[in-house]
Amino acid sequence: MIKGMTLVSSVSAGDVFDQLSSLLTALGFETGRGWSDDGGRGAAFLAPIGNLELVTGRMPAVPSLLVEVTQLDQVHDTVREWMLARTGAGQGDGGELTAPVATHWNSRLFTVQMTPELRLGFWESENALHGRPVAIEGDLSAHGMRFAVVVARWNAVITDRLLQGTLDALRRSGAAKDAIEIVRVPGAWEIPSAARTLAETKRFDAIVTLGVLLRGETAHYEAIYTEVARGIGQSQQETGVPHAFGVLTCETLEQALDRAGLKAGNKGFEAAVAAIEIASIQRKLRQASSGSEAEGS
Ligand code: DLZ
Repeated sequence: MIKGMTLVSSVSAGDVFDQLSSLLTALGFETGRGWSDDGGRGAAFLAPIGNLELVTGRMPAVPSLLVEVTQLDQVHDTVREWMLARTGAGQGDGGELTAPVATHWNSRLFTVQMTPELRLGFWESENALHGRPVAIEGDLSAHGMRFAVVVARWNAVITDRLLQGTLDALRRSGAAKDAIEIVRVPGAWEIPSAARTLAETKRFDAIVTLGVLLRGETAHYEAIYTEVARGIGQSQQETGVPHAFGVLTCETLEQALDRAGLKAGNKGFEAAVAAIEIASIQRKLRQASSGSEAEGS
C-alpha cells in the first residue's frame, strides 16, 4: 500500500532554494511536481528508492537525511565545487564539507551542512550489489564518458531532431560538451562504416547511430535496412564498444516525425539513454570481472 515518502525541509531564502535546486538536479535527482503560492515555494526531488529507518538506543552519528549514491567521489567533487562557488567554503574538506570516510557498515560517507538547517550525508556501499534488486544495473550518469554520434544526412529534417534529442540526453546526463563527437554521413547505408572506424579508435564508451529509412521512398528498403542493422550490430560485437541503434524505419514521413519528438517520444533521446546505460553496465562488468580475477590470484 505504501507508494513513497516525502521529507520536507525548510530552506532559509529564495536564492539558496534556487542554488540547492540546481545542485540536486545536477546530482541526478529527478524533479517532481513543485508548488508556488503567495506564502512560498516548494520543489520536489525524487529518488528511485527510499526507506524510513527507525532507531532505538544509540543514534548513529550521521545526518538524518542520507542519500545513497554511486560514484561517491564525483558527487563529493560536485558538492565541493557548488560550495566553493556559493560561499568559498569547503576548501580542504574542512568546515562544512567532510571528506569521504569508511563507515563500520561497509560503506563510505561524507556529510555536508548545505544550509544552516539542512545537513546531508551522501554514502556509497562498497558492495556493488548493495540494495535490491540484486543485479548489476547501469547508472544513467554520463559523467566522465565519451560518445560518438553518427548521424545520416538523408531525411535531415528528421535526423536533425533525433540528433537534438541525443545531445539533450547526453548533456543532461552529465556528458561534457567536448566529450561528444558528431559525425555526419550521407545516408543510413554509410552509418556502419563510420561507426566501426570510430569504435576501433577505442576512444568512446559508446556510439549512437541515427538515421531514417522510409519504406515508401527507399528502393530495396528491406535489403538496406537489414544491412544497416547487421553492420551496426557487427561493429558492436567485433569491437566490443556498445552501439545504440537509433535508425528509424517508418512507412511515412509523418510517422518518422512522430518518433523524432512530435508525438511518440524522441528515439534519438532514447538511443542516447540506452547508450549511457549500456556503457555504465560495461564498466561495472569489467570492474566485477577484474575484481574476481584479483580474488582468484
Ligand atoms: C538512396 C537512399 C534512399 C533511396 N533512401 C534513403 C533513406 O530513406 N534513408 C537514408 O538514410 N538513406 C537513403 N538513401 C541513401 C543511402 O543510405 C546511401 O547514402 C546512398 O545510397 C549512397 O551510398
